[in-house]
Amino acid sequence: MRDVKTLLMAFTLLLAGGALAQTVKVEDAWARASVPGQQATGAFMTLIAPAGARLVGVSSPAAGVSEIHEMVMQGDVMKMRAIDSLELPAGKPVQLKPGGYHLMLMDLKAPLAQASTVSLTLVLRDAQGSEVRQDVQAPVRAVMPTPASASADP
Ligand SMILES: [Cu+2]
Repeated sequence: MRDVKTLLMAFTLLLAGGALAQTVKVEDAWARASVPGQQATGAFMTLIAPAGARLVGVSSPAAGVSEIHEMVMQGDVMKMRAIDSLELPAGKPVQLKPGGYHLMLMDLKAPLAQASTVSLTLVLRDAQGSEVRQDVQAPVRAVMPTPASASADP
């Protein structure tokens, strides 16, 4: 009986620890498939930081260089450029999507094949200012996935 109690307590602590370690919730992560010869592609996701955080970097074993990018208008042309960090306000979902913020994977070591998975490590500064790393497994797709709410539609 006592062992069960101890086990339950350990399990509860483990769950609490796991929740604490999760600085951001990552939803709908995906990366765009690339073709042979293509040097760069993008990765996208929705980030929710319950206590607020700042995305300060990204890395991936699939890419020589990984950056956080934003899209800006330069005259009449939308261009992308690297930014040092991306603010994640407490509890507010921040979308990284085509045409907006995205993670840029450059100097690809091999084409990202459709239906494979790419590993990303997000570098975050949490609300206390500590640097934390969070791993994300992003499915590789050719196009943006349909939102879950619309997936029942033909
Ligand atoms: Cu980019």
